Amino acid sequence: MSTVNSVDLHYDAIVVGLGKTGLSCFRYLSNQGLSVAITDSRETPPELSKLQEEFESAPTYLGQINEKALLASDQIILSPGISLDHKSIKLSIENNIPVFGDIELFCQEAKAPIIAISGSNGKSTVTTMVAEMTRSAGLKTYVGGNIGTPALDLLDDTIPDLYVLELSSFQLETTFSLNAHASVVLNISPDHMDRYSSFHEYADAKKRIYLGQGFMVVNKDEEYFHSVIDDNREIIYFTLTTPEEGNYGLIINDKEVWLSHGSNKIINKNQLKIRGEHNVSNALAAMALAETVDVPKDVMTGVLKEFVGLAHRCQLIKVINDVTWYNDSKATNVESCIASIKGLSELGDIILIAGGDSKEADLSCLRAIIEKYVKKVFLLGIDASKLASFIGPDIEKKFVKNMNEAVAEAGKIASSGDIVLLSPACSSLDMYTNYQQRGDAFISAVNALSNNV
Ligand code: UMA
Ligand code: ADP
Repeated sequence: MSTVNSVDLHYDAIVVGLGKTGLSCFRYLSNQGLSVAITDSRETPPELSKLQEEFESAPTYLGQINEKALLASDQIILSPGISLDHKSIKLSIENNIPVFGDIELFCQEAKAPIIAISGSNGKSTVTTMVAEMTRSAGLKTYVGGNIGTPALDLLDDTIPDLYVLELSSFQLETTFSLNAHASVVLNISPDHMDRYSSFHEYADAKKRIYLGQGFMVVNKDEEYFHSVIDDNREIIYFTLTTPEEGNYGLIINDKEVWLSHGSNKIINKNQLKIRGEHNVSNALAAMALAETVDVPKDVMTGVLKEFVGLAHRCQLIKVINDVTWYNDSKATNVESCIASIKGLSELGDIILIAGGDSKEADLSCLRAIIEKYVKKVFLLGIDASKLASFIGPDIEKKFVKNMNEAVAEAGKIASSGDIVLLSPACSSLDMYTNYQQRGDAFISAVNALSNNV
């Protein structure tokens, strides 16, 4: 269905997808005086009413992606939620229509240095840590990208000192002009396997963050990324082992673990408020990135001592009768779930609530960690049975219909000292609008439980 009966389908640019990114791209291009249309496969995409409020007569093609308009237009601006392998996009590329994403438009326009952060997990955490460090050091810092605010919305009349961008593999696929001041891929593990034909294809998209000539911040423990290293560029490594001079890592002194820069101890691991080895790695990466814009070490440590983590990431919700409830709804892949189970296992036995849309992931890696640290699993969502098939026979498991039931059942069996952890290892989109809504459902159910005890 099309809301416009246009005979002339030629536009200077056509935006594909009317979510947050699509609306932001439409606004940006229209404000530049271009003729712009927008198309979405859904009849009522999420930002339709906002678009109509702002641009009464925006040419809008809904219900399916309008292939004819794509082929008739000068350029296509693709939202990250739509794959370059979509048949109409493929056909357009074959017909030499250029396809860009919002980050490409942003890179062409941005007038301040960019710190660019990608990785399978920890992106939002590190993005926030870096921004807090640079702001504390007095740099006017704008934050956006995959973390939530579309990058083009950061371009206004004020030019900041720095942009800190979280970039997904989807966004990087359609970005060509990135030349960040400093870039990092924090780590890599399989994710979005419903979108990529192989792990290598996914990892190759992430590698694009290192386009350009800026500082390369590299996780030394991830062999996969050793192949990207360009000796002509400035490289800073971070590692969970002992660092070489000029790099970030861990030094053990009298059984105390110190986050260190070369041989200089910077902050004791016990001074971090966030838990788990994965967060130590995140803190090291954040320091390496902040160093590239000359943030002093005492400013970095000041931020790290106060940083309590973001909502929906191993977030402590409540202690009820000596049972501690954690919301890790943002754990949308296997590796992030493993990281949070490991991180919390030192505090008590874990009762896990997991499941959702696995995005065609191999869930078998969860088996060992669950056997080691988890005493019971409550399973929900579209891939609950698939997940159950990877949990060994010695672990009790139960299917539940919804979050209220999961929380109520977990509350019944939890005993003093236990941890109840929502860490789904799956995306939320089969049951919720996003991971925040899933986390909020967990929090309300826990609050309801505490009101009844
Ligand atoms: N969609 C359709 N038909 C269309 C267009 C989109 O069905 O014609 C669907 C997509 O398949 C997808 C959903 O709509 O499921 C949203 O896609 P979108 O590209 O419109 O998304 P935006 O609202 O623009 O949000 C995007 C990022 N979402 C995705 O990449 C899926 C947001 O990251 C990001 O915050 C925002 O741009 C601003 O930059 C979210 C995300 O889930 C948090 N990211 C993935 C992740 O972190 O794993 C990559
Ligand atoms: P992203 O933005 O990449 O999704 P977040 O910082 O939002 O990452 O964290 C999402 C989840 O991933 C957290 O709840 C935590 O369980 C896990 N996580 C965070 N950092 C790491 C890391 N460095 N390695 C593995 N898992 C991590």
